[in-house]
Amino acid sequence: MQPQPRRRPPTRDNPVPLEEMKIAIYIPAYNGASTIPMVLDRIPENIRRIAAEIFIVDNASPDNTYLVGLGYAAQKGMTNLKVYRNDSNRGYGGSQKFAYQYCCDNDFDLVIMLHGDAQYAPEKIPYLLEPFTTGEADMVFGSRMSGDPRAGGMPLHRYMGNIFLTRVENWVLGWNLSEYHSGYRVYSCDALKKIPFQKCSDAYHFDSEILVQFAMSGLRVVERTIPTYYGTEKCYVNIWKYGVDVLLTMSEFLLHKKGWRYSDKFNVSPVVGPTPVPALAK
Ligand SMILES: Nc1nc2c(ncn2[C@@H]2O[C@H](COP(=O)(O)OP(=O)(O)OP(=O)(O)O)[C@@H](O)[C@H]2O)c(=O)[nH]1
Ligand SMILES: [Mg+2]
Repeated sequence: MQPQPRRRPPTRDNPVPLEEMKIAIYIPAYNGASTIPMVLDRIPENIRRIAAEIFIVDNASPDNTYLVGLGYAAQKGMTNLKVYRNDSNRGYGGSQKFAYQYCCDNDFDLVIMLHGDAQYAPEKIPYLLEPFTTGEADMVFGSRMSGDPRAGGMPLHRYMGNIFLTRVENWVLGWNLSEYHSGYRVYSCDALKKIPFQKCSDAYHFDSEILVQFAMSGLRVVERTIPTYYGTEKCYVNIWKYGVDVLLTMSEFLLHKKGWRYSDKFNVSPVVGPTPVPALAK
């Protein structure tokens, strides 16, 4: 039986168990045929059971991502595992737009983004979900930088770049996150419905732009420490372009905020009062 959308808002005194929430696990995938089964295997049993839907979005991969996903669902008898395939590649941001719209349109409460290349630990899902049971987060951000990213193999230039971009982003947004660049995140669909995430980029800096929209809306971000893993997976990101895109996003936001240059994607009104500073990682 599929869980019903939750009716009462959770509070610290009156938490709502995960079983009463309609939870989606969204797995963005591009050429993920070799890693998807491992990612799925590692999702904790209780989470697999209570997730209303686990869905892979195959972004027009040239490999067998789609068939591997379908085969896994059939072999394990997982009726809650679905595989969607884009006819053409929509980019990493484009994949997220599809996924979050799908979750909002289908009354999910929470959507967990779990990368299909096995860089993020599925075992941490319960830990990332915790703040939602007490209504303390609109988004939970898995941070590698609040742990030991170098021990997990983060290359030095990425580590330094992450620190630099994070300083700029914290300065611009008035936040104190330990990083902005991990792709392990859980969003509340109520929060997603309040921001124009469809106007964000289709590229990698979608992840930064959506955080700016969260900041502008006054939505609450909670950090949780996650392990870092860099293995043999292929890296598709041009990190220099990514860095420039993030800096351009921050400049665009500053110009918009000062009223010097209007930017549609940052036309977001505060929904719950002044922007709260994110709760730092535990
Ligand atoms: N490269 C790429 N990845 C995509 C796309 N759509 C979905 N993905 C998935 O999105 C996730 C993140 O993409 P990655 O290219 O690994 O980017 P990243 O993890 O931010 O960067 P790295 O640290 O270099 O791995 C992976 O699981 C991809 O399979 C796409 O169009 N291009
Ligand atoms: Mg990756």
